[in-house]
Amino acid sequence: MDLFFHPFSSYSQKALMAFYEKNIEFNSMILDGGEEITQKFNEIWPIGRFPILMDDGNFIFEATAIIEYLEVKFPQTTQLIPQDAFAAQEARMWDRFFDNYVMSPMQHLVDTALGREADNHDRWVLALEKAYKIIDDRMKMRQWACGNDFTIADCAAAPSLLYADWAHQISNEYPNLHAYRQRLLKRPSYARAFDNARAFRNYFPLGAPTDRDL
Ligand SMILES: N[C@@H](CCC(=O)N[C@@H](CS)C(=O)NCC(=O)O)C(=O)O
Repeated sequence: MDLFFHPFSSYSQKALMAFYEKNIEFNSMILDGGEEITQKFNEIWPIGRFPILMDDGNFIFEATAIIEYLEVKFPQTTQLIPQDAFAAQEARMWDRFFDNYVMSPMQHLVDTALGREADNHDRWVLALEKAYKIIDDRMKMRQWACGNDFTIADCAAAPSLLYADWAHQISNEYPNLHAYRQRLLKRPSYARAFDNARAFRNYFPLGAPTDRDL
């Protein structure tokens, strides 16, 4: 399987976590400017967003869909989508929450800083604040996003909360959110994905923090 990704990319880290949780081997097609891999990637996916997966003629785009694909292809590995249909629905719903309401405002803040979009800084900060409060309330009683089992939702949560905090720091009013974020950063699958990204830390357009997540 060929995974096209960049180690510093949040959605790539999300997909990488699933490979690491499941202990599945893959070929790293790192999009670091190398012409051959970039050209191949552009031919496969003109949309230009990564990660994408190529597996024996199957083409899978979207980090969530890559995780879903691994679940189906390797049912004997650690499952990130619960067997129970309602529990699966909940995990998928919270996967969407972290992508849409944490990752997305964070990316808008980055794009604003890069001058790629009109300055709606306050709007995206407010969006993140709303999400932080919801997660803090939810994590009062939970170890992982959907309870005791680590799921696809936590794969979405880890990189989104890493970078959201860098873009708009999580206040100390949210102790449950802080504790959850720390659990995610220590989860071996995310620690490994984050380790791969360490060398690119200075890429963060808003400036990576110098006092945490080192
Ligand atoms: N919805 C996509 C989003 C992927 C995405 O936005 N990836 C970013 C990197 S984290 C990207 O490709 N950025 C390149 C660009 O915007 O040109 C997914 O879930 O995989």
